[in-house]
Amino acid sequence: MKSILLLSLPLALADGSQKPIGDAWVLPRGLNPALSDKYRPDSSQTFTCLTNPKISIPISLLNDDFCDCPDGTDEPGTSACSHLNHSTNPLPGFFCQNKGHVPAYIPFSRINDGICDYDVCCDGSDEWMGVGGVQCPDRCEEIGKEARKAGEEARRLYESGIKAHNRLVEKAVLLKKEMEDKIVSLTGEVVRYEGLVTEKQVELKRAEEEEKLKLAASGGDGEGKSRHAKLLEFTKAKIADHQEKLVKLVDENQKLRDELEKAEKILKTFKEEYNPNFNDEGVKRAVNAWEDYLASKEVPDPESGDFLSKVTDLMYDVHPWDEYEPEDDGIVEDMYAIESFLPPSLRGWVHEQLTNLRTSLVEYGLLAPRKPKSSSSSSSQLSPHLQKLTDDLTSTESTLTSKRNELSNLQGDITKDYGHQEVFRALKDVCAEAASGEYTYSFCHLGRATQKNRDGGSTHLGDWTGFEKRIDDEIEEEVTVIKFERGARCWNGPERSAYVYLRCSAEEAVLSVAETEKCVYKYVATSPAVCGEVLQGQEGVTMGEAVRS
Ligand code: MAN
Repeated sequence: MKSILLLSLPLALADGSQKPIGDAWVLPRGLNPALSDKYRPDSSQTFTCLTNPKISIPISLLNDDFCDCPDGTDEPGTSACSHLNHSTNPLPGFFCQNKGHVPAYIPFSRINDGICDYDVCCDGSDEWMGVGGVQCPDRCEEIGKEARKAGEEARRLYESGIKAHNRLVEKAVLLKKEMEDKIVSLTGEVVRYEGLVTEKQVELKRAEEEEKLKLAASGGDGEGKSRHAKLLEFTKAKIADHQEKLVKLVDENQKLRDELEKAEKILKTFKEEYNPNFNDEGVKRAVNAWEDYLASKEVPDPESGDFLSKVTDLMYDVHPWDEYEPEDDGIVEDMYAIESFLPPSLRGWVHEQLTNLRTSLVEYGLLAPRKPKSSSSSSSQLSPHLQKLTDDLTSTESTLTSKRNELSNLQGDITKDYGHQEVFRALKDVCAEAASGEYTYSFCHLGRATQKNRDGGSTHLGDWTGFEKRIDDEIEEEVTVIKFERGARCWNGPERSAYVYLRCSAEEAVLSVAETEKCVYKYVATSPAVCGEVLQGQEGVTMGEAVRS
């Protein structure tokens, strides 16, 4: 059914009569009154074919059920020229005036075919011959009333869709504003936390330095030792060294004794077993020397065993060095205690001076260093103060990291495509579903599309990847399509994907779902999100299919 503009004419008659009644001229049957001027007979009572001006025929041949004009314009009210196509015939069809409803053209081929085509010709004027006894009384009043009611309903739905759409736009604007504000405040927070981290790093470094100095001042790290401490250390090292050498000496001594014993045994046997009858001068000299050696050999000291055991004691003696460690020096604490009586502005400076003084005194041996109080104060472990500062810094750094992440997520989100007027921003996580065949299909805006089985299992059809414009074949209109892609891989096939074709309505709903090809799903759904687009597309055009006369 095509939309047309109907001009009202004083003599726009639709009774189909071609014959003049008196002076009055009657509009030919099936002709749109808008074309009446072209058909009004001139003095020669002829009609000129509309697109073949060289051909004129007597007006009596109009609507005579014979196609005289090559363009078919002589037969507006019969099917005689229905074999011509639209590019030849400038008349779109038989014009039904449909008074009380909307005028419409019906194809010439359907004139007098014995069927009441009330969907196009509610006045029944296309069946004027009553072929096969068909009667098509005018039903335009009743059909028009129903159409107006349906039109009203469509208008109402459309208007509520627009209202819902406007609410979404308002919400989207608000959400975006909130996000922008959040970005501003988070940017400030990030800068503030960056400052805090730097401050805490400096504070920690200073505390570490101070603690090092204190440790140095107390002799804890081995620097700035007193003479006492140095002597103690020197003595420890010397004794350890002597003990080590003693061990080596005793060892060596034992080896020599063993060798001497062996040699004496040989000479003893030699002396006992040599033959004095052989006049061997060399042997005789050796035996004499051995006897001299025995005669001059010192008798072993009975106390030499005692001596050896004393040496052995010395070798393995363990010294109670702790007893020789210097006592804690209370002066240091007293010096540092002075700080607490000073105004805070002077405290830092005085602390530094005292520390330097303490370090120098220790270095020159004028002040005894302190031994660390316990193993817990060893340099490898942090003091409670340093531990607190370190924990503080760590927690501030982690807050900074999470704020930076949040900020970068928001900055990414603010530049995302959320459709016309960013309306989909307001629909985040709003879902709709419908049963279709053996599955229930759902999708969530900016989220995921899912196919659920009857047994509760579900298949991932894809995640939101954006929008695009596509022709919706059912309504032959370009619509917004939401894309859900990279879903679960189809057995032996592609990853699943779903495309949601949207139509305007106040409600979010899934109307139908079809698997258009293996593992590709087409949803048809309604959403107020696209009602704004309808408004844009229909600018200046009223609802309904034609303009009423
Ligand atoms: C499941 C469903 C169907 C799909 C087949 C492919 O049964 O997801 O929609 O066609 O897998 O194997």
